[in-house]
Amino acid sequence: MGKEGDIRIPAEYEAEQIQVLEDLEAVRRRPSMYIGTTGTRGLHHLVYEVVDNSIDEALAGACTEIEICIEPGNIMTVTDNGRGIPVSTHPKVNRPALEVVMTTLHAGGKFGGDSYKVSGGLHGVGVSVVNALSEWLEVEVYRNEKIYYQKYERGIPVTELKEIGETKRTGTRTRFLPDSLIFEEMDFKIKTLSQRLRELAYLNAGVKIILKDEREERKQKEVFKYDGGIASFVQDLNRNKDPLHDMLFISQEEDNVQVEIALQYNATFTETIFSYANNINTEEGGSHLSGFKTGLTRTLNDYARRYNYLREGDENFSGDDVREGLTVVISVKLMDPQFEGQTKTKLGNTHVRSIVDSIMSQQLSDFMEENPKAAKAIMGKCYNAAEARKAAKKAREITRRKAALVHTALPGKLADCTSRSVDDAEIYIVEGDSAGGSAKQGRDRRFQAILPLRGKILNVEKSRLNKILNNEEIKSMITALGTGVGDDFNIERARYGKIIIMTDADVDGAHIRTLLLTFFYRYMPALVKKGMIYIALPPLYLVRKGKEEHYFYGERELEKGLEEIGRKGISLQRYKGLGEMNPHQLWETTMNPETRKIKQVQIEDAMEADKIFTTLMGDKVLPRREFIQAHARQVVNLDI
Ligand code: 0RA
Repeated sequence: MGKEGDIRIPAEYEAEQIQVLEDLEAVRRRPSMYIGTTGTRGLHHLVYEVVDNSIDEALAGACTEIEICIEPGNIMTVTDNGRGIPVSTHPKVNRPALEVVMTTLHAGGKFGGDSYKVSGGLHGVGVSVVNALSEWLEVEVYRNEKIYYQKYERGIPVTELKEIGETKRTGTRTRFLPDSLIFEEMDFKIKTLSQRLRELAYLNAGVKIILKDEREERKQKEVFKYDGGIASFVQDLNRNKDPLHDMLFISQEEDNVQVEIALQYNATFTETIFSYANNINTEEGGSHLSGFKTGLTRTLNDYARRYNYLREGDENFSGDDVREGLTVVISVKLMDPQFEGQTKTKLGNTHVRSIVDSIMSQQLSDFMEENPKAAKAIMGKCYNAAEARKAAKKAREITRRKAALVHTALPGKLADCTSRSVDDAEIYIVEGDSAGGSAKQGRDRRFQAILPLRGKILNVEKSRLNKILNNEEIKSMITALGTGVGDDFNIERARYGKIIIMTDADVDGAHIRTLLLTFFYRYMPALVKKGMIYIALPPLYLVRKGKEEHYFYGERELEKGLEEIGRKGISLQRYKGLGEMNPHQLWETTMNPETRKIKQVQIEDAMEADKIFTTLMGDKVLPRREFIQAHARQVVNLDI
């Protein structure tokens, strides 16, 4: 403020000047509001802010070269060969335009005439912020064959704008020293600058950007100039990645939105997409990116249908399918970009979406029609991606299915036992809900659990064994057993020491038993090997004489028994199913450990079941029913 006396302020424009000083103070008081951070990021941001103004000149077609030079002492110089910042007196405030640009927040665009400001950095705050946050800043303007000069300290002019020489060139040079009172970090990083400047060179085809480091011990120079623009960008990204076809480069303007897309598939499986809006890397994507993706997916699916790469019944390529091995750079330039999202790097302007979508679709389908070889390569890529996706999904489903079986809650229809001692606990897997009901009533609930399985559902003769993992009945059984299946099987997690299969003594029962045994043999073989699987042997006949009850398990046994009992005054009942026994009878004959008959399944029994099952599933050598009948007794030898 001490310098204020040096500056001639016309009384009528005092208000404007007060505003300038207030803005300046605001920027210095809360720098992060304007440049994000006061760390190394913020420091580099100063450079980008200045360079962006030169890029705008380039976009206006008035500048071809920008030089960025780090001088000893971390003094930054940015020089361009644009038109030079206007120096004529701004009529409203009666001060040189240059000074207004350098000291007024957001003044940059005011002098642009019909050219719109397109770059403008992440925060787009303008060069006055750089000025405010610099210990000192000097501008030289080459214009009207003259060299103009003005210096500022912490944003305040310390000299008048003056002519200091003559020149034939035009342009602007800005030299500044970031304020060490503001920045925690004062060292410019050549690598950081180089990355961003290279990117800017890609994004602005033909502009030559020179980066010089003139600091002691670090002298170096890099030049970035890409006549191919973002096509060069994609070419460089795809270097060593076996591109599959010639580059597709799109450049088109619609409704004042300039759209550029460079696209090329390569032999890898990764998706590489960089999107930009007004030269800002939109890391969070936004409307331009989603327009691109929609256009790409639709166009490639349309093409695939039209040329029979996809046939009726085939599902469409997914977005991921069509982006596998794709490298693309999308760059849009528009007036008044809206940046949203967590890091303000998501383009919000909604109309951009349909513009990019339609340009993309049109140009890509033209490209495909005109380059059948490229189209074929792209289709092949999409097709393979889709196939791989489907295979992976299947694999994931199997894993997930197995995992789900381990961790889900116990099935609702399981009547569990109270004992948690695996050695004592046993589970009856019972065919049919009605037998299940009797078993639940007849059991000793302290150590006997009952899981009824619906027989009909288990009659999956026609389905493959791996499909039965999807079967609800089988799933609840696996959950109840607690062990998991297949690769996930762990016997330590078994909840019961004995697993007892209890099915009717008829053909359907034999079939269900075969299926279960095959299942155990294939997916839980350890249970079989450890002798934990049993078959319950319910009686086939009940003979009553007076108060006596006699159970028989086979024809011959019955005949022998009847001889012993004598045939006078007896009643004979043949059980057609477990459901015909009342709970007490079921307990006595099949569940009471003292009186029941159960058979421990040997590994050979299970192998035999597997063989039978496989035969059943295979060619119809014999009618299925006949085959089952013939082999039912082999599965479990009922002759005892
Ligand atoms: C306002 C108007 C004109 C150019 C510029 C600003 C300008 C700003 C910067 C900042 C760094 N380099 C720059 N180059 C130009 C247009 C001037 C005209 O119409 O001649």
